[in-house]
Amino acid sequence: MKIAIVILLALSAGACQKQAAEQPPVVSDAWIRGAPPTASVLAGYLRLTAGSKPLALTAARCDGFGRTEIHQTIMQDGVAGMRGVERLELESGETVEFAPGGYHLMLMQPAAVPAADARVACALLSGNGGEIPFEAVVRGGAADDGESHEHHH
Ligand SMILES: [Cu+2]
Repeated sequence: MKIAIVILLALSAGACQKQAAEQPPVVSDAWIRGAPPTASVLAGYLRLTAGSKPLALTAARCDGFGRTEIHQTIMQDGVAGMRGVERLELESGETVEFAPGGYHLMLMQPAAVPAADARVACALLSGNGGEIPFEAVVRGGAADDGESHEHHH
């Protein structure tokens, strides 16, 4: 009888998925700040909107980088520093901006620093094994706009 029950459950789960047209999370306007070829760390920015379910980001990865972390720039005693974000939670439909001075992706250990206009395949990973793939375009060159990406953990 166990087999029959399993089949029944599978059928009803399938029916549920059809009824509620699930809205996936969406990443838009993803970009990476261009850096000199010798750079060891690059910063990435994007806009993330959660879908019809709440979302908990726990990690990120980008092709061509040994390690990608989610960071947040914080002011402490008047000094800008940054910390790693282990879990970033969004309500369903909520939008979070990854922008200079706030959340950002820290792309580390580049195999080769990508040139301007290059596209880098990345993904945000959620706690339940979900994956949100996106492409980030490299913008600008080595020009220093005053924001340092050195680590002050
Ligand atoms: Cu950082």
